[in-house]
Amino acid sequence: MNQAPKRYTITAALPYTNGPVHIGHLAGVYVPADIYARYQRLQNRDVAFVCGSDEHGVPITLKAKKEGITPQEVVDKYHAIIKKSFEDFGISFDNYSRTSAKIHHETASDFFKKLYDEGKFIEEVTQQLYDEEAHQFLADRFVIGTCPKCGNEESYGDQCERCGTSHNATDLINPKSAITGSKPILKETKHWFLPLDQYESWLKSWILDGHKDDWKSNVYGQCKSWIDDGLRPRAVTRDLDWGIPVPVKGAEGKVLYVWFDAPIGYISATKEWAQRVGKDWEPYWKDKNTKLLHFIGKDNIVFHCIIFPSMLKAEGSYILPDNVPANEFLNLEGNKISTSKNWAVWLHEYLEEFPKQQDVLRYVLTANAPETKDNDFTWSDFQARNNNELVAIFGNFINRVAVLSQKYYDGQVPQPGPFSEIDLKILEELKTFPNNIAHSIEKYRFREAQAELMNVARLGNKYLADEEPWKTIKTDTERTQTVMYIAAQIAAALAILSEPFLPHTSKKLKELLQFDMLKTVPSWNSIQKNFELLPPQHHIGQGELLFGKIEDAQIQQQLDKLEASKKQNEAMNTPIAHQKETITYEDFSKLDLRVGTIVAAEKMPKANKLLVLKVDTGLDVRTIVSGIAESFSPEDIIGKKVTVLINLAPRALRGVESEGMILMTENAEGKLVFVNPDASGAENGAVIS
Ligand code: B3M
Ligand code: ZN
Repeated sequence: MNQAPKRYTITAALPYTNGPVHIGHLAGVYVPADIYARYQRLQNRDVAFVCGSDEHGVPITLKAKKEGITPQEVVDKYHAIIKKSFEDFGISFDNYSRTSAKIHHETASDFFKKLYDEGKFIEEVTQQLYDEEAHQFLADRFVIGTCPKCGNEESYGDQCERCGTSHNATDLINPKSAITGSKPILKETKHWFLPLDQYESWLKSWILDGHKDDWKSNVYGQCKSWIDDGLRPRAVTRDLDWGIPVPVKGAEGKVLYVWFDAPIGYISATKEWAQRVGKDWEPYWKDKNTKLLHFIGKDNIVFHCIIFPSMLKAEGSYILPDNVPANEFLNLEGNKISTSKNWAVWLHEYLEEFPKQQDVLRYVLTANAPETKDNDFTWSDFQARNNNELVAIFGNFINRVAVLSQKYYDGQVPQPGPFSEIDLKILEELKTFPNNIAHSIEKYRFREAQAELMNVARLGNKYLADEEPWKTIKTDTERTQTVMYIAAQIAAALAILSEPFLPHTSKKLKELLQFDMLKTVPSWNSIQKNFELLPPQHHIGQGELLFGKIEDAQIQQQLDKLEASKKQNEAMNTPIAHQKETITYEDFSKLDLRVGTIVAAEKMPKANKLLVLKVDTGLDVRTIVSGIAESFSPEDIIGKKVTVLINLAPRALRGVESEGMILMTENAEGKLVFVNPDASGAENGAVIS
């Protein structure tokens, strides 16, 4: 009897639609979720893998304000970019939806309405922060202030990025509006709260007792600390004009809190998909035999483990997540990835610079995945893993199989002779891989799973190196046939087992091995049952190389790009002085500015900062005392062209009369530099106007 396939609803965090996606997103959430979903499909499980753009919330309104466009324009622009990046990298969502979709507005409204009608919310008038200049209530990312828990002065109203605590905006010490910078006042407003305190004892037994052993320790630990700290009612509505209107009377001008509507986006995305493919969405969310899994980054743990499950529990008809495999963060070259600082590798830019090399990035991000702690992405590691692992191990093995099969047998899988002990051992070992890899994937240990996949290629390389078919071809043709037959089976196993990790490579490899010409197409599980995946006489094609070497120059280009971001940030961090009071043209024309040359320079005795200069102004050579001794030594500046104000009233400094002023500024590193007319080619005495 055929057992019904097990059902999986796999969700990946909905990215905020206020910018493109970068390697941190891919490593933390989307690649692991995709490996998992692809693997479950290969096990013939019934999978709904859903995601979508998170288009509400403050970050989007802030971005719109900054760019001078509407929030809708912001989300339309980034939704398209993000969606394309996911497609390009082979993230195999069954549906990538968006929270501005009608179906989502309806689903989220209905969800709220049901809880409201059943009295699951507390309705309360409270004092909230209000920006009098912007005429707007401030919540979440509209407020910045000091975190009451860890003292971080840049905490957001809803969450502190340093210690991870989630709080209410009114908890912040010294709150400041992110819109105008002004100090907010407190003003009364009505909101609806989900009384999380009422779910505390249920959460305790569900998570703390029920998932101690199967949830990752980082996830379990965070949940425990929140529950131990005591849960409080949490507002699920906001005074904002961007979002899903609160669907009850007396709530005009209010919308659902983005973290109330966004996770419901998983449900709407499933509905939208089911409608499209003619399925019933409900079993994916309501059948007890369905496994619900949320792939997220660590900053989203509280929302997926505490708040959303409490919402689902309150609603009553939904299943709860079976696991929430959250990852830690990925850093880039030792620093935190930051959108605002442009310290990131953007997926759409990567593809322009490394065309068709999606799998290389997927591979490196999985090899280095921040599964148990924060991890670092470096370009040199990227290069090394490509050149020393993908090219030298995986690619090399496949290339040898393809080239030798062509050369010796016109691309045919040869008829094997009797198997030696070594052959039998190799074939036995080959059979163990599907299970080992599966076991690691089921445990959300994707690095380990991928490392095991590479061991298949290593096994193949070692087998060829030991058996040396290129030597036996001259002495023992039957032995060569056996070795090449076995090598072909290892290559076929690689084509199947690599699919969750390296989907583009797997596809190319299946084309090379001409899987579509096989009577029975081998599967993950058939490797364990029968080692003959490719029968004798089956034809292997002539493929291109699977991976290409990455050169130093390409890596240097990426490092230069990051260096440029760093420079720009430094420049931006230097506070720009405010514009001074307006002057008339007459005021300006009183300044007599000239090009001059420093012809002599010496230190002012007993003064650290002063140099005594002789400057050729074109009219005369005069003495100017300048406070630049800490930035320049006299010998460095003799002969330098400078800009001089020559009609400044003379002034005695330490007894030396100074007859003018040299114009200076600071560079990005805060070093003094001359306002330098050198490049202009102007002669001494030229008037600057
Ligand atoms: N939009 C937050 C984030 O990108 C977010 C996740 C929503 S999942 C329902 O960190
Ligand atoms: Zn904090």
